[in-house]
Amino acid sequence: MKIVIVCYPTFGGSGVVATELGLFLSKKGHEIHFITYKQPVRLENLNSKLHFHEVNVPTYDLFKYQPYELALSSKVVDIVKTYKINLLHVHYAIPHAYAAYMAKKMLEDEGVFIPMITTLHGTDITLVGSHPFYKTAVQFSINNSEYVTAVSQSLKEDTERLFKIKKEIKVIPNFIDSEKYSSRTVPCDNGFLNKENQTIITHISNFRPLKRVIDVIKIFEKIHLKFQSKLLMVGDGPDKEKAKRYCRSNGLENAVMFLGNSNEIDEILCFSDLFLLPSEQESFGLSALEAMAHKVPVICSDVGGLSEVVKDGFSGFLCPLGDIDAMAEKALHILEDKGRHEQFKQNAFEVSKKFDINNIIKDYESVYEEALNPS
Ligand code: GMT
Repeated sequence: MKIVIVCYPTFGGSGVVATELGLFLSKKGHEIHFITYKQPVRLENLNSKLHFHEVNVPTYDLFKYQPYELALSSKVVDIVKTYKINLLHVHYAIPHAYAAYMAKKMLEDEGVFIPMITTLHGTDITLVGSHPFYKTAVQFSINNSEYVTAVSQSLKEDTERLFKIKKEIKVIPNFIDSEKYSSRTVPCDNGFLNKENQTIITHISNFRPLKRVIDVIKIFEKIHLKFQSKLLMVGDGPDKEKAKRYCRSNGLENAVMFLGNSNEIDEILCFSDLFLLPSEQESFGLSALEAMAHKVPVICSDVGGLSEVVKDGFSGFLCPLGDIDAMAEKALHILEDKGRHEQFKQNAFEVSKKFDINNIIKDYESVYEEALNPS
């Protein structure tokens, strides 16, 4: 199949999922065309099965806001015609589903009919999409997609609660490539941390308010009282400065390291002992899944789809939102006993295998088949 994937190219989960999906599909022989405003971070080695088309939006003084959707729709039309694409798969409803719908209509005008699949990721529904300023257009583009998928049952339910949805939403969870994790032969490089006597706690996010990064540090503070430990804060975003200030005012500058956005997530998770994700909302929690795939148990809040990913009391713990004491207590419970920690690590890895891409890809491929051959 020849498939256009529209996504965000940045470090966010939806872009990572879209990129990994496209990479895997291309290895299976499909021809994949990514359309976005920058080459996606995990997309390397373009080849005849893997293409990237950049959307350019020239600036013009009259515009307060540059019309990205317009440029994206035009680009989709051009690419579909040039490469004889079979279907459109858009990740994150805003504005991708709307732009793809416009492209579809323009193509119909020229006698080209192309099905469109929209994958909902989370904040495109819960935080941004349901805002009254966007809701009408988001609902319209979801209802006018041939197929709609959501990354968790929880997100499907949120979508059905927040919008009037006429389409069936199919749940296709996010995934990891288990082989990548089990075939690792090189030992984890912890050189720069002198890990020998340190417990490494890790958090990865875009530091938006809903990630509650101050909770992350407060949980760590309690762990730090009992263990010689370091907290690695990976990522960048609006609450980073606030988090740094908190560390300075509480004497944690040497214990908390801010690593910024990183392409070395695998290396960092490889030597981590525990992962913290106390988010206010999380439709799935891809970073938690990636941590588990690296045998890192997860302490997270019991919100959204996290309970579909982290098995409470087995691969980590789900705690009430904002309950820093409970999260620290569960973290200490895992770390205090070496045998127990090892068991949680193994369990985390076992749970992650359920999300192996080889199991999940079939669901996407069958949606593609149905979209191309509707009954
Ligand atoms: O977490 C974010 O704010 C980024 C956002 C994104 O679209 O990149 O993440 C959402 O999609 C991810 C991939 O499907 C999910 O793993 C995240 O849980 C989801 N974030 C939220 O629901 C807050």
